[in-house]
Amino acid sequence: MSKRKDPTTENPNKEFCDFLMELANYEKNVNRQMHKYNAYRKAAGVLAKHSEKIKSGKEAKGLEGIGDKIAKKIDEFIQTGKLQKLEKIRASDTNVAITELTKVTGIGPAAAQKLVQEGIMGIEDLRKHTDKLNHHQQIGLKHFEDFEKRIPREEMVALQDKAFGEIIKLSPDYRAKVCGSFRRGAESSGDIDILLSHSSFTSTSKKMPELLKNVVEQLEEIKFITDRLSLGDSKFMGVCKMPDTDDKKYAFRRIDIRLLPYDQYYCALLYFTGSDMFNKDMRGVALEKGFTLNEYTLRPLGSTGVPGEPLPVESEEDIFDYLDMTYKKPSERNA
Ligand code: 8GT
Ligand code: MN
Ligand code: MN
Repeated sequence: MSKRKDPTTENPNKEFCDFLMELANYEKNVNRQMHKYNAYRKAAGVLAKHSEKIKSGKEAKGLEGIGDKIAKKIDEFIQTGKLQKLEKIRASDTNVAITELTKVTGIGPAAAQKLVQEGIMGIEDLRKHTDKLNHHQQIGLKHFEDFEKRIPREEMVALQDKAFGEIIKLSPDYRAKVCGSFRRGAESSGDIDILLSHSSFTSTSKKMPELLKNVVEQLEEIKFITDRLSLGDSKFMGVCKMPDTDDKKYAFRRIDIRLLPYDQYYCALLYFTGSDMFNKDMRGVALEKGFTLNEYTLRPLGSTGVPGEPLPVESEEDIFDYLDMTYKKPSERNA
């Protein structure tokens, strides 16, 4: 995952969204209050989709996910151009340090807090104390500047073509798809998310971790993958770069690869395309309608709440149909 979102789409409520996201990240990284984080994020998402500029807290309160507290903050921002709460947050060195450290991949809120307690007050300090970091975090720090940059769509296409060319050489029975923000049509992405499956691997066969490992090793062989952050049976996180070029426009990029059984391809595709807010909302709808949806399957819930057998799914549309939802194209899933 990347820690920055696509800022491209024009949004008349951008200033509100920005302060709500800053509050959200503060709740997640400093207070570790995930409920508050989700509430602020949800409100920002709702305002981002609202096509008219909001003129008062009262008006905002009519929208889903916006209650008294956020309405008051909107009024304060409209009247004064800032928020007391945010000014205080920004004035604390500890808060600033924690926020900065969590931008390094592999450093979560807990690790950031521990580092700050040990006197590490930012990235500069961290570079002098790399002994405190695990392998993932060290790679995150090494490529900190590159990972903060977004990947232009044109480069995403080049990376995709390079990787897929190698994967197909290994076996034409692989199926690979770039998901995440790229599949949602974003002009730039935070990382490259590849969904991988192989016709020989289904949910009833044994695990086949070598299908993932072989791809990773082949991409390392051609110097496309440059570092590993983690490699499990079904999930790889690492670093890639366009090989055989000195062109400065190509930086080190974060890459995620997920291997899933062939017959679970469409649930995986839906999940890995996101956005994660969209997925969260859709799982909520599923529960309301008596289903449980995850990255593997869609299953009906019995009267006792026990999931039944997975429903047959031949496309993403099928999943929307079961849930009585209007189909949304990937580009409409930016919630
Ligand atoms: P981006 O351009 O910032 O990378 O935006 P993105 O492509 O939408 O975000 P992402 O963080 O790369 O996540 C892409 C999808 O991967 C999400 O929709 C989510 O369902 C799935 N996903 C995982 N693992 C994780 C994880 O550890 N964190 C997050 N945030 N998403 C994950 O499979
Ligand atoms: Mn990702
Ligand atoms: Mn992504």
